[in-house]
Amino acid sequence: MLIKIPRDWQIKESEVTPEHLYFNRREFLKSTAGILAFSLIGGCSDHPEENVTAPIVPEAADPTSDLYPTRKNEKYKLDRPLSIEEIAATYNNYYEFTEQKDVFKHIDNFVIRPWTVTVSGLVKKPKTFDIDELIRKFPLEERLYRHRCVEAWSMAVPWTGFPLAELIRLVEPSSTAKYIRLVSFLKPEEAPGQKRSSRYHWPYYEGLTIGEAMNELAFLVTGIYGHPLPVQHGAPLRLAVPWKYGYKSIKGITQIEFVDSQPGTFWNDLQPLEYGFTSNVNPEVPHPRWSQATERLIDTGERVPTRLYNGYGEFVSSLYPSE
Ligand SMILES: Nc1nc2c(c(=O)[nH]1)N[C@H]1C(S)=C(S)[C@@H](COP(=O)(O)O)O[C@H]1N2
Ligand SMILES: [Mo]
Repeated sequence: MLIKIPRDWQIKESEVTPEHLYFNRREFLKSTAGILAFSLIGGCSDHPEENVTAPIVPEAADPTSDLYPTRKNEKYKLDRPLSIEEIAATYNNYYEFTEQKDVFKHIDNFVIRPWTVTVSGLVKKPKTFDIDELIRKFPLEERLYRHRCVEAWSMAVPWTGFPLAELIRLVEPSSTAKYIRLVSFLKPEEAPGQKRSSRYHWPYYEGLTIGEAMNELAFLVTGIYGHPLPVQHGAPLRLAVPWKYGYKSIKGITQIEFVDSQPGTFWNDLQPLEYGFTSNVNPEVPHPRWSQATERLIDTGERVPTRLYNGYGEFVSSLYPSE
C-alpha cells in the first residue's frame, strides 16, 4: 500500500472542522489514486486535469467580447513566466461550486447575464450598475500579476480589468467611509456548492480598508488571457489584490458597500486563528498548520521562495508602516 503525505499545498482552506478533515481524507485518498493513475499514463505530473480540454473561453457569446484583447499596462512586471492558461483554468478555488480544484466541471448551470453590481453605503452617489454598463465605463487594460494562494500554490496570469480606485472615485465616498465590504452572489440553484453545504454562510464576502482599495494594484478583473473571464476565474467580475493571499480576491462580485468599521470576512469568520482580515503575503508568518516560506508554481511544480507582499512591496509597504 502506497501512502502519500499531503504536501502543504494540498491542505485546503476548508479544513476547519474535524468532520471536514475526515471528508478531506476520503477525498484525498480518491484524488491520490487519480493522480497516481494519471502519472502512470502521463508521466510525473501533479495535474490530473492536464489532458482535459477545459472551457477556458466562455462558451456563450459574451456581450463584451469586442473589448478584448486590450492594451497592456507594462508597469506591472513578473519575475517568472506566465502560467499555462489551460492549467490556470482547471486548478481553481471557488467553493460556491466545489471544494475540489476542478471547478470548471461544475459551472454549466451558472448564468452571468443579467448581472448587477450594487455600490452602496457611505457614498454620495450610490448606484446599481448593469455589468455591461460597468465594464464599458472605464478603459480596460491588461496587467500581468502574480497570485499566491494561502495553500501555497501560485500562478502568474494576464488579467484584464480596471482599477478599483476608478469605481471608488465615481461614487464619491463620504469621509466616514473607512472600509469596503465586497459580497459575492447567492444562487444555490446554479452553484452546487451553495446548495450542498450548510457549513458556510453564503454569499462569500470580503473586505479591504479604503487605503488598500484605493491602492493602484487593487484591480477589478473582467477578463484573462485576452478574453472575457470564464466562470471558474470569477466571471463576470472579480477582484485581484496580488499582495494578499488569494482568498481576499473575491470572485462573482455583486455588491460593494462602504462602511465605517472593519467588516467581517468569510474565512476570518469561519476560522479567525487561521485567516486574518489583512492577510498580506508574508513568508515569515507561517499559517498555523504549514509554512509559508515557499510556494509552488501550478504549472511547473517548481518551488520558489515566497516574497513579502508577494513581491509588491514597492506599491503597498507604505500602507503598513508598523510592519
Ligand atoms: N466567491 C469566491 N471568491 C473566491 C474564492 C471562493 O471560494 N469564492 N476562493 C478564493 C481563493 S482561496 C483563491 S486562491 C482565488 C483563486 O482564484 P483562481 O481560481 O482564479 O485562481 O479565488 C478566491 N476568490
Ligand atoms: Mo486560496
